[in-house]
Amino acid sequence: MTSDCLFCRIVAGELPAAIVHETATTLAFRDIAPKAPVHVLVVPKAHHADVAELAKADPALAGDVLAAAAAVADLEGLVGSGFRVIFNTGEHGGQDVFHVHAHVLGGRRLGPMVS
Ligand code: IU
Repeated sequence: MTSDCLFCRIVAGELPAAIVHETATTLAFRDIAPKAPVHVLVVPKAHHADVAELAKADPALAGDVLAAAAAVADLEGLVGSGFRVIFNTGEHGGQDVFHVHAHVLGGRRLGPMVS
């Protein structure tokens, strides 16, 4: 937990979020500015800056995040129609919040991936 990290504060219950799924090691909540009918963020409860750092430091936890993303897609009814899981990483990747998070997006046909 770092006190200046937005997602650490959501995990700690200090800031509100619409939680859709929780495990011992992960939390999933709705994105505050959804880019698709379903837009959920999945974070590890432990603080890691981005997916590269997470995968190196704790590969099992990275697997937990992916498993939780798949569980969210199932819960949200996206498995049949399809969905997208994105880790924006670093400046060129468009990452704004430096607590690693998977975006789970779906509910409509999504457009081109890169812009
Ligand atoms: P990014 O991959 O770091 O750019 O994604 C950050 C996401 O966090 C982005 O989609 C925001 O809408 C979202 N978000 C949020 O859900 N709640 C917040 O209080 C803030 C950002 I600030």
